[in-house]
Amino acid sequence: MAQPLVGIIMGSSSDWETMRHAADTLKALGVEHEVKIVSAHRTPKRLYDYAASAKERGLKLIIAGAGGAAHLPGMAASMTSLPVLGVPVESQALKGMDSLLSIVQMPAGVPVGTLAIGRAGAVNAGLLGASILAITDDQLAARVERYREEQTAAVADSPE
Ligand code: RP5
Repeated sequence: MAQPLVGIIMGSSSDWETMRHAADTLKALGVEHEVKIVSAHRTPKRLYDYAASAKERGLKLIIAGAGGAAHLPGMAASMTSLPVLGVPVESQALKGMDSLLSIVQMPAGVPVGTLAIGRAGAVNAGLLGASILAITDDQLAARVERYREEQTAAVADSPE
């Protein structure tokens, strides 16, 4: 198996319905990735081990999705210098506003690139991650360009 470049992590298996869209997007663009459940609250040691070893294992970027009191992206970012993209998963109680604010309001010094709540954020995390990696990968850059062109070509002139 090829070396994964992107690590997709999420706080719970219940996040997969959202985070699978990040994985699908990376797959469509031919970006090798791995997918793990890593909870900031329920498996803190797993989070430490994952984030602390991510760079030496060859990952270039982490996409972290979580809902509610969503500490996962920020805690991961605190333990690695890799870029971390955060996806707020839509929670039942507060429709993801809790997740969004938990992820986006990082203190200065530890950035998390925060995307939209839910599926749009997961898709865009995959696209943004691919664009970041494409800076040093011309073949991937061409695939990202083609994805955009196909998306543009798929937009109808009229709704009927
Ligand atoms: C967070 O709590 C997870 O990221 C998930 O979005 C939320 C609820 O988790 P479950 O109770 O569904 O496992 O840690």
